[in-house]
Amino acid sequence: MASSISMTTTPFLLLLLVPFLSLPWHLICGTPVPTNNQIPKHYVVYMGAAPVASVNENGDHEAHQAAEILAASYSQMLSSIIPRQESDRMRVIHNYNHAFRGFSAMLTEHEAAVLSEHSEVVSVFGDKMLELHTTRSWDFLQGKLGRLVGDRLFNNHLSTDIIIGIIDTGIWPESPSFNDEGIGAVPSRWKGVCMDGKDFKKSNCNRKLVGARYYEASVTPRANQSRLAKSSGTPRDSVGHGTHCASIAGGARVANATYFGLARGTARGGLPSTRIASYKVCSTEGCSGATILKAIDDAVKDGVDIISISIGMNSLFESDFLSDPIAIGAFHAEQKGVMVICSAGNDGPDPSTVGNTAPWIFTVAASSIDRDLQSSVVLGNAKTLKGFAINFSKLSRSKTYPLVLAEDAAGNFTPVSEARNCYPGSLDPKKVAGKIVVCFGDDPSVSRRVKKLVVEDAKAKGMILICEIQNGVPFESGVFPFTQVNNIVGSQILKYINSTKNPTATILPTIDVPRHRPAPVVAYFSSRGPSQLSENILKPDIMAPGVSILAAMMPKNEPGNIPFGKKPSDFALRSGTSMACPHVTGAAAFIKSVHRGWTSSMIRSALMTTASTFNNMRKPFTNSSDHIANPHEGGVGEINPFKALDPGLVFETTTKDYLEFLCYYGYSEKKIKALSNTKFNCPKSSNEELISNTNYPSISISKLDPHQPAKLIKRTVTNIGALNSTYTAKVQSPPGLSVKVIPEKIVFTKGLRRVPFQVSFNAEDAKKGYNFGSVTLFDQRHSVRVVFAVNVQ
Ligand SMILES: *[C@@H]1O[C@H](CO)[C@@H](O)[C@H](O)[C@H]1NC(C)=O
Ligand SMILES: *[C@@H]1O[C@H](CO)[C@@H](O)[C@H](O)[C@H]1NC(C)=O
Ligand SMILES: *[C@@H]1O[C@H](CO)[C@@H](O)[C@H](O)[C@H]1NC(C)=O
Ligand SMILES: *[C@@H]1O[C@H](CO)[C@@H](O)[C@H](O)[C@H]1NC(C)=O
Ligand SMILES: *[C@@H]1O[C@H](CO)[C@@H](O)[C@H](O)[C@H]1NC(C)=O
Ligand SMILES: CC(=O)N[C@H]1CO[C@H](CO)[C@@H](O)[C@@H]1O
Repeated sequence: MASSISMTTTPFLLLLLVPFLSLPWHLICGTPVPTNNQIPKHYVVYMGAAPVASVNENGDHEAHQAAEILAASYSQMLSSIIPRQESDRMRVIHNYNHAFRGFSAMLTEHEAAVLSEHSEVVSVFGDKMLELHTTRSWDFLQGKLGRLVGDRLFNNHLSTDIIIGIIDTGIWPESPSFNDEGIGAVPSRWKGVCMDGKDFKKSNCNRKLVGARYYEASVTPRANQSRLAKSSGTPRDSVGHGTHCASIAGGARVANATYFGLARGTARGGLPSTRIASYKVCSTEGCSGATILKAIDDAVKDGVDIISISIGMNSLFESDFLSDPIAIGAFHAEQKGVMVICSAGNDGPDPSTVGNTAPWIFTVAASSIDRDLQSSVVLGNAKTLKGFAINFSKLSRSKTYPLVLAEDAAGNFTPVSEARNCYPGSLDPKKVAGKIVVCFGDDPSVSRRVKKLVVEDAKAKGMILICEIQNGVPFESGVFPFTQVNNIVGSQILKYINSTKNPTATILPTIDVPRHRPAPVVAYFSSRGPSQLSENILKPDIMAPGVSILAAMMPKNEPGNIPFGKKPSDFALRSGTSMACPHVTGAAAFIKSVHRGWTSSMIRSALMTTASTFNNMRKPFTNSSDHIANPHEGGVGEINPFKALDPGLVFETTTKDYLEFLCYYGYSEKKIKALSNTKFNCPKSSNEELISNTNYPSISISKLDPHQPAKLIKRTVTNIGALNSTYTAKVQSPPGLSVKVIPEKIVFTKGLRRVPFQVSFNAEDAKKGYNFGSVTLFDQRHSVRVVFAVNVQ
């Protein structure tokens, strides 16, 4: 099902190349046939900030009227460019009226180009299909939720009314995670709706699940995009991703949650008393960007406090901020005081794969937790070796099976290298039937899921995969006996096979091993920095649990995935930055419930400067190949929500910062004025390097010349701790990179809340390439850690 979620490229880059008076039709056999770029496609026409709504007792009525006027003006724009005989296309598909202005419609490339020249239009871009960030191939899984925050604090905050908007695949309302027992009345400021659907009733919402929307139209991701897909007709989740994410962010506590005996414990969200509003923008076909924009617009209007989006563009198709629906929507949500938290993507461990990198988005990487799902191999010589997987096999310790190397079981005319990796069609069923097959994972292009199917189809009894890729991310093989081992264990298996004429083995049932060390580890799949769009903002921002996370799932009756004699589970184990993102959403809701007045950037700063950089062995946390992880892998570290309640100082990132960022990035002042609806002017000198001065809780410098004098980076800290405090700076930097904080002491006296300071970087003797370190500001009680990444060239 997930494999059908695909990406389509968009023609927005071609817009400027379309000749203004291109001939619209080719005549073939007398019938007009549209040329490729004349096939209407779904486009978003983005028109910047919404007019400031007047607030009075008739507020709602006036807002409604204003929306109607806007909608009429969109239709007028459409009818001015679409030929009269194609009146069916004059229909606006999505109207954006609340957080920002614009619409989406079926346009030809030419019409899109014409509209993009319109004085009120900021950008026009083709709708894109975005991906869910569960996994590359839904091929991961496991875990235990809720090591976020201790129980006592939860119980003290049972009546908070933070509302989280989950923009995803919908919701399964019957899940015990969305039970509203013990939760107070729905906050009166909530203006959202619970939509009826073909299999969903208004009464499916309650005091926990306060809203559920779905959207009429999405565009088919495949073929020629000339058609709108049928609406799913319901807010109900048919994929499971949205249900899982919602329960991680704000699920009620469910005692004794488990996935068929694994990861047993109390499942709950970051703050079980938060409210959830679900916005279904994805179907099994993908997640339309135009629909995501509509959902953000609605969520802001409905009154959510935080928006959680575990969706993004494939890193190969990253587009600039003003053609990226999530970046645009998040910008305006931020302007309206709504925090937006997004997953970084699952395109790791390659560098420059991180997505959702706008500086107004909180970008989350994934880490492992301290739970290991072990599925061991017992060899014929009685040696037991550790592997990891989730299997519901029926094999036992007492009975063993012949063990065969896949490369020794190649079919006729099949290259050994293909058989070794268990490629489709490479194995000879006669040579593997009834045996346990040893496959290699030299090539990540063939997933574990495919290899397992190949081996299973050939009637093998089980499969051992020797592979470093996805190390520590257990694959869920259902009832088929499967385990994965690393190269060291793999070589022991190979040695054993070599040592005997009739090698045998069995694969033991999966057990979960708590207090696994080390943890956290940056997940193999987590997308890595630096950002492709702007290396002068450090991304990803932060790391949270995203490997084998136990959370709610609709009970799915999938043959082959359910242990013999068991009913489908209400919970499932999933991996991905998709699962990490709602952990941060839950943490942010927790902080907001204690500090109602904090802005999004204050909450982000608090979580970032207090993040933990050590694992449970009291060592700096690592990546999955045991190297100390750098900030391009795990951001500033693992969230620590308790510490974030009292950060001492915060870095406030203001609208002015974001608008200057857009100037420095290279957008025209005209566009920036339109999107912000202000008289803002870009600074006289604008260049990309100035982005490093954005008042962000981390520092990134894309180019530091060792032959130049020290580079000065500006920051301003806001004191939210004790009135009279003095902070001193401590620097941790690699040898050869000289880093100084100016002034050395940052003093807050009465009346002074914000103090500017500078950090100087001198790379005279530094090694080339990225250097990482941190500046920490201390007073008696707080330590405020600012991570830096500096590229010496
Ligand atoms: C586009 O899709 C429609 C509907 O599926 C189909 O009828 C049409 O032939 C397609 N056009 C092209 C150029 O593929
Ligand atoms: C949890 O489930 C197990 C097995 O079904 C049962 O033995 C145990 O009593 C349950 N514990 C609680 C607290 O419900
Ligand atoms: C297995 O034995 C063969 C020949 O005896 C040798 O070439 C090969 O390196 C051995 N493999 C391992 C993993 O020991
Ligand atoms: C872990 O970090 C090391 C050193 O930076 C790097 O060589 C290696 O490729 C990284 N491994 C993964 C899985 O990211
Ligand atoms: C802070 O310092 C000022 C003098 O600089 C003093 O008047 C004031 O009482 C102090 N406030 C606190 C809370 O210590
Ligand atoms: C997690 C899990 O259920 N694992 C199963 C693997 O297979 C054995 C049978 O050998 C079952 O007992 C385990 O429950």
